[in-house]
Amino acid sequence: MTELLVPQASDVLLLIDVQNDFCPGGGLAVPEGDAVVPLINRLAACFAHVVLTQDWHPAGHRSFASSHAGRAPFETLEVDYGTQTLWPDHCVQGTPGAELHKDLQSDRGELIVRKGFRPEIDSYSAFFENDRATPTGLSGYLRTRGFTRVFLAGLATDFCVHFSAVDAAREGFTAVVVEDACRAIDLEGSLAAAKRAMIEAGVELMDSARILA
Ligand code: VGL
Ligand code: ZN
Repeated sequence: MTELLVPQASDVLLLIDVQNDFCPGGGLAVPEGDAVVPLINRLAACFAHVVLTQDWHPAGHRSFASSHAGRAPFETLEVDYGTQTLWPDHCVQGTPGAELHKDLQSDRGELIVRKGFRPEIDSYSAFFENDRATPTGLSGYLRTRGFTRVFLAGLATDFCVHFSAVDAAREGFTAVVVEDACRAIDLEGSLAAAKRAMIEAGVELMDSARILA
């Protein structure tokens, strides 16, 4: 049995995109996406500080396949900031699909970061948009609050959790992904690639049992 990890005052739990559209029945459903909710609620109770993100796109967002004539979801498109995967419409501002899952206990959340609101650029990461340069402001917020270690959980492991964790490490935070409190989309090996990239970036992957035991 590995040693119990007790979250400290300088730790923050960053919950990524636990929204209806990423759960079964949603616009961009992640297999078993809703299965993370009870575990995340238990995890959040162990942390003094919780921050959440919401994917928050205007209708007609550039990342939507429906915005490009003749293109289908999960194809890719070369854009000015790199390769963009085209998604089914999801998390449109103000729609039920963009709401946090109803069973997610978010009352203790101290900040909700909305991302992906610029029509022309996607934002997987909670820290930087997909040009890897436009900041969301989250680094400054976390640093100003004195947090040094960021634990991540939510949806989806291979996209928004992955990019957020790598950026947290890149921004100088200790980054820890609670793997079993995440679920993946897994497009053509994207989960395995994401795990390699996270490890390469110095992100630690652990199980919720380290904290909940
Ligand atoms: C996400 C694809 C598009 C995510 C968001 O939350 O992982 N994936 N938008
Ligand atoms: Zn999105």
